[in-house]
Amino acid sequence: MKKDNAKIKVLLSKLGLDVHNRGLITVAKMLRDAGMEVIYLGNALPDEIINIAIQEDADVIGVSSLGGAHLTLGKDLIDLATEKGLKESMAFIIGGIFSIEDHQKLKEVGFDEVFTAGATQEEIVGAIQSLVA
Ligand code: B12
Repeated sequence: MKKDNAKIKVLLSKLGLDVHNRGLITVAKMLRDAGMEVIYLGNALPDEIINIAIQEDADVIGVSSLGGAHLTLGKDLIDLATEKGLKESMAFIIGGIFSIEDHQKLKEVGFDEVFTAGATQEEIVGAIQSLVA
């Protein structure tokens, strides 16, 4: 059954040591404005993100990566989620500045949705609603 926005819990984190924070702060505000519950971790590594998502029983993990580590740390995150059996119960989304090739690779790695510069509130909120439905 589809959850209403107020019940959707999204864990947001920057991947690794990435310093870019404007995009993720913008996304956090978009999701809060849409009524979702947002947990903002700041910087974290894949194992920390996965452990906290389990503790918090998150519906969605959203990570941001603009510093160039999206393929390596992104794959580590999805591999760990798969290992822990979370891929069926949580949705995984990633945003940042990616080439078209990397956009495709991130989908192949296992991210459910990939967002890049200019992604709107409608696109992000709509995608999360569909994934959680
Ligand atoms: C500002 C900036 C910086 C600032 C960051 C300040 C800060 N506190 O954020 C400073 C000067 C510190 C910086 C440093 C670096 N930067 Co810089 N930076 C930028 C710049 C100019 C703008 C980024 C920005 O704030 N955009 C505004 C926000 C609102 O947009 P956004 O982040 O794209 O977010 C949107 C979407 O991407 C998406 N999104 C993003 N994250 C997420 C997460 C989720 C869950 C979802 C759903 C959506 C989502 O939704 C957002 C809203 O639409 C970009 C160039 C550009 N035009 O994008 C380069 C850029 C991102 N930087 C770049 C680089 C290489 C670096 C450095 C590595 C440079 C260096 N050699 O030191 C370092 C990073 C070091 C590190 N450890 O991370 C590259 C990245 C290339 C890549 N991806 O491979 C870029 C693209 C510049 C370039 N053309 O080469 N940077």
